[in-house]
Parts: sequence; structure tokens; C-alpha cells
Amino acid sequence: ILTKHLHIGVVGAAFEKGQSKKGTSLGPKVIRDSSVLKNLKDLGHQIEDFGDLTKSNAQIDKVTHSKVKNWHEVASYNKSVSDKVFQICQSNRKVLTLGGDHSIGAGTVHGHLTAYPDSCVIWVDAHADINTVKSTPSGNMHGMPLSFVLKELQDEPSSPEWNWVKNRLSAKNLAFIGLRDVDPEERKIINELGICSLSMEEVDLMGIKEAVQFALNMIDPLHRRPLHVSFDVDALDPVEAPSTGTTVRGGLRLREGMTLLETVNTTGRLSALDIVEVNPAIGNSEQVGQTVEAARRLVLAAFGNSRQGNS
Ligand code: 4U7
Ligand code: MN
Ligand code: MN
Ligand code: MN
Repeated sequence: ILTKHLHIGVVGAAFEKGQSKKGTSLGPKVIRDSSVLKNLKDLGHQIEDFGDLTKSNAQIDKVTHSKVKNWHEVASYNKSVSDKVFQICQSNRKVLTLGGDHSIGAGTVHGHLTAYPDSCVIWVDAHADINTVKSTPSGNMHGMPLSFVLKELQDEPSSPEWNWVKNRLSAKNLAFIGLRDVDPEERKIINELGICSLSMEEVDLMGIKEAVQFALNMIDPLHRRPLHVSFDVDALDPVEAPSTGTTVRGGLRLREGMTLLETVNTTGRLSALDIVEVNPAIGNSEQVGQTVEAARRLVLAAFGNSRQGNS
């Protein structure tokens, strides 16, 4: 049974300071232009578009925080993302967040978790995005969002910029799907914390349907928790989603991404979805169109569109 007639709040996280490529902040615009919100309405859902979050009024980073880039701006933008996601949850709506680079995942996870403390997260990505201030090889904060919201990674008191983070995700409530480019320090963290990790190896061996069911059973064995899927389009193979900043070959086919989200949809407990890292400034117009169309199809799959046709 497909979930119909949902109330969905949409927010654009038009942000690109979590990485160094221009254009990622145009993601929400090009995804909206795909008419995906109209398609969601045609499925029977009620859509409230909260627009794009405007730039935070944080000071622009002149001094870098150790080796991490745009520390203040990323932290303060994430606070506004978290507040907005929380507000949408409080209004009894599902949340669809359109990124933006994946640094905004700290805010979406925190906002959703604040509203639903027992929620769990499926992070669909070629990368694990769990680098810490110490481990980051690049200084790009889109590779770090999970480190700010994971309970087990807060050994030191958090810096003042992040002290709005009050609620944290337990490692046992997180699962990865689609990994294929994981830094050594990230792998150590994943192993030490025992995080459920279904890399492309496992997806290839198990098939996507079984991989998703495995992840769901690990993080939500009693099948009763609100689910948050944070979907980085670079989880898809570059053949499917070329217009993104950090492509890695050997990824999910669009069909697998859709099956993943259709499987989550059938649980009836999808409560928040992020689609991030679409960058229309990368590639030619055909590649941009293809990437945006992939994003549109992912959103529709998550919210009950049937490939058999809807009646
Ligand atoms: B994305 C990386 F080193 N791990 O930390 C890093 F390989 O949100 C990549 O998944 C991060 O696109 C990619 O910079 C972040 C790198
Ligand atoms: Mn990511
Ligand atoms: Mn990624
Ligand atoms: Mn990326």
C-alpha cells in the first residue's frame, strides 16, 4: 500500500559553503523547476513550500578554524536548517529538504531528531560524511555533517558555534547505503561504533531490496520509528547523476535508488527526506537535466509514486 495524502513541507537549503564548487546552492531552484512539487500534488499530497533558507547572518569566515573551511558559516546555516526542519515537523508535516551541499545534513538530522527523539537515519551516499575536525583530509564540511550530530563522537565540549546542537543520534540508529569512497579514519569510526554500513559491495552481493530491508531491521527492528533518509545524489552512478561535485564510479543505478526509496515508502514511516549535492554548474545542459530528472524521480519514489502508474 502506497502512502498517499501526506502533508509535506518543502524547504530549500540553498547552501554551498560546505565544499568549494560554485553552483551547489542552485540545487533547490533547478529541482523545483523540474515541477516535482506539482507532481507530488498530483499524487494526492498537500505541499507547503517554505522557500529557500536565506543566508545566515553569521560573520564570514576570515580566519579558518584549524583546517576546516567556513566553520562559522556552516555552523550558523545549519542552525537555521535545524530550526526550520523542526518547525515543519511540529506542524505535523513530513519534511522534504532540497540541498545544497551535504553539510546541511547536520541541521536536517538535528531538527528531525529534536522533533522525534527516536528517529533513525539512512545515509545514502558514496561517502560516509563522518569525518571529524581532526580526521578531515580536505577541510570540506560536507564530508563531516554526521560528526556533529552523532552522540558517540562528542568527546570534547563542542565549540560555541555548534552549541545549539542539543539532541544527538546514536550510532545504532544510523545506517549507510551506497558507500564506495570512505577515508581510512572514517572506516575506523564506523567499525568502532558498529554503524550499519552497506557499501556498494554489499549492495552488489545482496541486491538493493535486501540491503534496504537489512538496514531497516538494524536501525528499527520493531518497525515503529520515524525514518529520515538523507540522499546524496553522488550515491548514484555518475552515469545517472553527473552534475554533482564528488562523483565516484560504480554507484547505484537510478532504478536502485528508486527501489530503495519505494521500499522505505512502503514502511509508511518516512518522515524526512533530503536530496542534496545537485550542482547545475557542473556538466553540460544534458547532464544537468539528467541529474535533476534523477532527483525528481527519487523524490517521487519516496512519496508513493508507482512506476506501474497511479490510479
Ligand atoms: B559528500 C571526503 F576526503 N571524504 O571528507 C572529504 F574523500 O557530501 C569527501 O558525500 C567528502 O559529497 C564528500 O572531503 C562529501 C574526501
Ligand atoms: Mn554526502
Ligand atoms: Mn557523497
Ligand atoms: Mn558530493
